[in-house]
Amino acid sequence: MLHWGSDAGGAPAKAETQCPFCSVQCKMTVTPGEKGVPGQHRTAYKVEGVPNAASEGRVCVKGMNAHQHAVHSQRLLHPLVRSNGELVPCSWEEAIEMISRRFQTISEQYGPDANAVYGGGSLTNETAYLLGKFARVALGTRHIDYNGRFCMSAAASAASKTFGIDRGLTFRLADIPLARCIVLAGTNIAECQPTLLPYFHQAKENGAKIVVIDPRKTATAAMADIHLPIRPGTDALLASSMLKIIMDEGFVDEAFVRGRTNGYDELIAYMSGFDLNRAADLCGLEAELIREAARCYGMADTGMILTARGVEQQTDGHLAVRHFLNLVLATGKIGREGCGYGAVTGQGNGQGGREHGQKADQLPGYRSIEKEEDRKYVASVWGVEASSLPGKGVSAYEMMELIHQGKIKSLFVMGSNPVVSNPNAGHAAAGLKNLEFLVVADMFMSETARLADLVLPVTSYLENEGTLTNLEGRVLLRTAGRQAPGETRHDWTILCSIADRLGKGPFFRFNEPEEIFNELRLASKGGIADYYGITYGRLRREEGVYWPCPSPEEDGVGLLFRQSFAHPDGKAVFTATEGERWAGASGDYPLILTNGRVLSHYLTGVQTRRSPTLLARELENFAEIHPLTAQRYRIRDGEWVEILSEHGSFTVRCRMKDHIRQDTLFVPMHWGGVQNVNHATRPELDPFCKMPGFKTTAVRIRPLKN
Ligand SMILES: Nc1nc2c(c(=O)[nH]1)N[C@H]1C(S)=C(S)[C@@H](COP(=O)(O)OP(=O)(O)OC[C@H]3O[C@@H](n4cnc5c(=O)[nH]c(N)nc54)[C@H](O)[C@@H]3O)O[C@H]1N2
Ligand SMILES: Nc1nc2c(c(=O)[nH]1)N[C@H]1C(S)=C(S)[C@@H](COP(=O)(O)OP(=O)(O)OC[C@H]3O[C@@H](n4cnc5c(=O)[nH]c(N)nc54)[C@H](O)[C@@H]3O)O[C@H]1N2
Ligand code: SF4
Ligand SMILES: [Mo]
Repeated sequence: MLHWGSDAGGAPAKAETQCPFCSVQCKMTVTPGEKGVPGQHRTAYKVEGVPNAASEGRVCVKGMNAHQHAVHSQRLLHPLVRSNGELVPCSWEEAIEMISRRFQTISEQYGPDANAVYGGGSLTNETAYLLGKFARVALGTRHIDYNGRFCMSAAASAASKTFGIDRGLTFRLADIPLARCIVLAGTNIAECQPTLLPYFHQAKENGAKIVVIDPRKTATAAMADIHLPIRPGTDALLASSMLKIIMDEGFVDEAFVRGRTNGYDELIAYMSGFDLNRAADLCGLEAELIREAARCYGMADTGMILTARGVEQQTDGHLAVRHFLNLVLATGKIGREGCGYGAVTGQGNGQGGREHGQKADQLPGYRSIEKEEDRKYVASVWGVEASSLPGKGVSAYEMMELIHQGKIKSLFVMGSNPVVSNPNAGHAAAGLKNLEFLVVADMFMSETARLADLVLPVTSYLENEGTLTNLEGRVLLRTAGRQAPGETRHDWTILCSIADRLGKGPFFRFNEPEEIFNELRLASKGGIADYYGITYGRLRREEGVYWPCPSPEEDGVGLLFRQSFAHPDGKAVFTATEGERWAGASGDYPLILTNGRVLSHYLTGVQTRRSPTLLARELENFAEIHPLTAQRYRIRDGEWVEILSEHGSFTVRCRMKDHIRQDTLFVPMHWGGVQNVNHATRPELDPFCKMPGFKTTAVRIRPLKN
């Protein structure tokens, strides 16, 4: 079968695409070479970066090798159904019939909310939008949420409360070189968004100072002028410490504060008794170093603060971000060139995936499922009664709880691997095993798919057209160059087929992603994330379009908040609320386990572990440990260790690194099975946004005897 489109001469054509991994969404072409070259067993692929406004033609090692998973022999090519305990091939007809029958039976027996949907931030805008509509209109369930809950929820909720709008970067990437001080808090851009690094290097060349806040001296910290090796879980205190210094030393922009914000008087009262030395002590930092960082940001004419999961994946993540936003507002460093706040979005469509209805409380365009006018508007676009739309559901991890309680009986997973990525992962796996019906739509037999009753094979980034919204809110069109292999189907066609079988076909008649996008445009019209002015035609002609973009005649808005914020009175809001800090590590569990990413792997590794070039760079998981800590526990470099928390344990090799704090261990999240760090992570959630406290778990470590 021909898997690749061909040019006029019959040779395999270049596929124009975008990297399937992180939020930069680098544009590239992938060209298969001639088959059958003597001495060459495989087709050689040529990958080239394509210049565009965000990635400027750069591609990192993951992007260069992404096609290796798409053409991998382990791609699922047929639907699989569980029969006598084994997953065996079945036809699409059988699969669709079975899904609709089981969903219907469960709904009749236990009510529609017993069916649940779990989406992901890798899905295109079209699929994410349709998945939200599918849950509410085809299944009639309130239970839909997605993996972005573990990713963007703290920053998204903080930005919504502070500014009235949640867009990853409040500025354009091109503004970064104009900043004179850049604070990077809990973000490892060098490994996680590597093609953005030149923007920061350019800023440095222009005279910017860079402050990095991270318990490790990461590759990102290597470019810092000031590195604050913070004790994990104390970022809110650090941000308040910096604010205290900024207030005391007169760096507050009084005119901005009075003219454009609310809540400053409460903040002054909150800060009045603040003890800087005590805070520095709790953060594990020298007060003088904090002062240096605060002055650097406070004194600079322009400046930016960026946060990512180090600050956000905490049980006080929402408030930790808001305390950093206090700094932004107090110094008036937003709404002008070289200034702003950025939540460094993670997944390829981490931004668009959180705007159009995959979230438990959300309708398209960032509308609220709890607001009557929003329900009415979206219902009118969908051609249903507003009263037929279900209410708000629960967050991703809380769905796992409802599964354990037997309240959710079936789960439809599209674009996630929750068995590996949930905190307290053993609990998630046990729950999924107890479901009456689990369906997983994936390209591969992921750890979650292995537990499924039905597995649906989907197309990859090379084969599935659609739009994705990058971290700066720029909507980009990804075209498809390769034909769908085997019997794989696009996510969105699968949703339409199931809806049709459930008798909801008229609401799901789409022949092309563009038709779905046009409905999304309308459904988002007038909402916070307004896509109405963005068309496929424009996306083909322009290098992406920023939202909000209310009309096809207008440019999207790159730099937000020039005149006003998005709250009704146009003002931004300070917070004066103290978060509940994590209790810390002590007693039987004396070390802090934190976790995150390495350059060559992506999330739960289902894709990158199937890329030989990427796998060769990191074959197995590991724990970074300070040599003095290793000595204390009689652990040698490269030795196998077990790391245990109250919740569970995992086994990895140790890697001695003196770039990490002595009280902290760092373990990547890219491996499942016995090497899965999430066997140990704790399940507690942030009360505001339901983000789990991934980045801080109290553990102990012991060498495994050979
Ligand atoms: N190579 C690669 N790139 C990726 C991904 C990937 O899997 N691999 N995933 C994508 C996705 S979905 C996401 S969400 C982003 C994540 O991007 P990041 O958030 O930048 O990545 P992490 O490694 O999870 O965490 C960043 C840093 O936080 C530090 N940290 C840990 N605890 C704390 C703390 O308490 N305070 C502070 N200040 N820092 C702390 C860690 O040491 C780490 O260096 O990356 C995206 N890009
Ligand atoms: N300990 C710890 N745990 C974490 C984190 C952490 O920092 N530390 N980070 C959290 C974060 S930020 C995130 S984003 C989550 C992510 O965790 P997951 O949601 O588990 O994300 P992935 O590993 O990307 O899983 C995506 C699955 O969907 C499949 N897939 C990819 N593209 C598509 C598509 O277009 N359609 C369909 N149907 N399937 C597709 C892939 O093959 C893969 O099996 O993990 C979270 N878990
Ligand atoms: S992983 Fe991110 S930075 Fe690397 S090529 Fe892909 S989109 Fe670009
Ligand atoms: Mo993420």
